[in-house]
Amino acid sequence: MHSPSLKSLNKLVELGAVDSDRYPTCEYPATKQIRNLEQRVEGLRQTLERHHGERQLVILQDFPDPDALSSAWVYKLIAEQFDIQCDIAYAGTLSHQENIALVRLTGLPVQRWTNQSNKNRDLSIYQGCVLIDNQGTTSQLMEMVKQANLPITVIIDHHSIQDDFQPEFADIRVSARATATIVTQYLQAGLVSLDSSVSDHVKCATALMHGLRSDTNRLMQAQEDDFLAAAYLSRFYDTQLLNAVLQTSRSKQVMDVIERGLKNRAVYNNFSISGVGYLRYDDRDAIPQAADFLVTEDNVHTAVVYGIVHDEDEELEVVIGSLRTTQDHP
Ligand SMILES: [Mn+2]
Repeated sequence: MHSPSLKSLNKLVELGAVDSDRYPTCEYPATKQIRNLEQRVEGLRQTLERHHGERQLVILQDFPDPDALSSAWVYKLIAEQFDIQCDIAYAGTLSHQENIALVRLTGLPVQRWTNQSNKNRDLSIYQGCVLIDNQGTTSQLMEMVKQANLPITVIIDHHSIQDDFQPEFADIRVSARATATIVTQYLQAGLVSLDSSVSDHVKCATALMHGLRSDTNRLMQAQEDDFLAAAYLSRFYDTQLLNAVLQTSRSKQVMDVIERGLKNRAVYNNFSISGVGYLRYDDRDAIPQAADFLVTEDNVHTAVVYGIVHDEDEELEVVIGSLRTTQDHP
């Protein structure tokens, strides 16, 4: 099945991804980019063809963000074109209100796999594992994947290369601002032709727009590729649905943590620092939300909020901190 030419093509794609990010090129950048993108699309297409009719497990980081959630959905839609059925799973929690709303309002097909539910889980129904917006280092589920000897078929990510696995196909672009931008390029290349009369396509495009916005600080840190991806998505996404996702309210627990953050803060030299004490594991995401709020104070450019998270299942206590800054180089 694995002809050497396909293997080397994938290798090339992998090297291309590293190459263009780390080394300057004497070619016209645009030409190089297009050629690489074509190779990437072809590499993914051929990988999926080799696994026609199989079932794959798509793993997200333990606290999946909109970029990961929406990009995984795109991968699932692409894989369906090759008759590959995907289950998207994460351990941990969806703790941010916006993420909960995103999943609920778009019907995003994702499953929470808790330690409890994993006890009787059978991974032998899958033929491959796919990592989207991560490289396995931020998911507790990788231990199970290793034990089940499930091969890593695809990695699509924009975090720095972590070399832990030898996937069949990898598109890791360290210079990309969002995985949503990368997968939108796959859509544009025709791996799925989006259709604005298909409700799932509209919802997926909306989720992607949210993912893209949230990884680029509402497009303020977006680059040309991200704007091009957003321009393409603008043909399909539902602005009202995106508004509904963004306008979700905060839970009482989050409001309480923000209150503690405000009360306990100390401001020195434009830094605001605050400890919020103990939190339940499920409320962990209140910490970055408190930091988001503290950084809006006059004369504050950087906010740090930390708290102690108690995980009842695991009998663990960990200190979690979050830093928010309005400076490019704090
Ligand atoms: Mn991301």
